[in-house]
Amino acid sequence: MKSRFLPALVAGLLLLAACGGGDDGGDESVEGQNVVVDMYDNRYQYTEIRIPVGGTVNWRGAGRSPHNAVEANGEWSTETIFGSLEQLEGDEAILTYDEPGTYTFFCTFHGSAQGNGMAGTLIVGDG
Ligand SMILES: [Cu+2]
Repeated sequence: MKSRFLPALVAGLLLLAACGGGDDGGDESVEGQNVVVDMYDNRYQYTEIRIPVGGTVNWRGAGRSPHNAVEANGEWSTETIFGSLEQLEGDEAILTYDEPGTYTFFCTFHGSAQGNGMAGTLIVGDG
């Protein structure tokens, strides 16, 4: 008899976990002085990143496909640090941000400068 209730319990817990983020489908935010952002297939670990002026972001390849992070207006790019737009698993590009601002970033392979697909927002300082 007990086992009949187990599936319902499990389903309930899964539902609870799924709703835990409280936002629209897995978007995650992070805040810190030195942040690591894994670039999965095909999304960023975090889509909202907050760092202080002078903070760093380690854009790290974490997928089977190549990824990168490029600012929508070309203000910065992982390419300038890594030397290529194709970062594979374990490849790191650590960028330091000295200019306050709110930047849209995207992967040139899987996102767009308009913020669609593999894209996110980086807020430096007060934005
Ligand atoms: Cu990508």
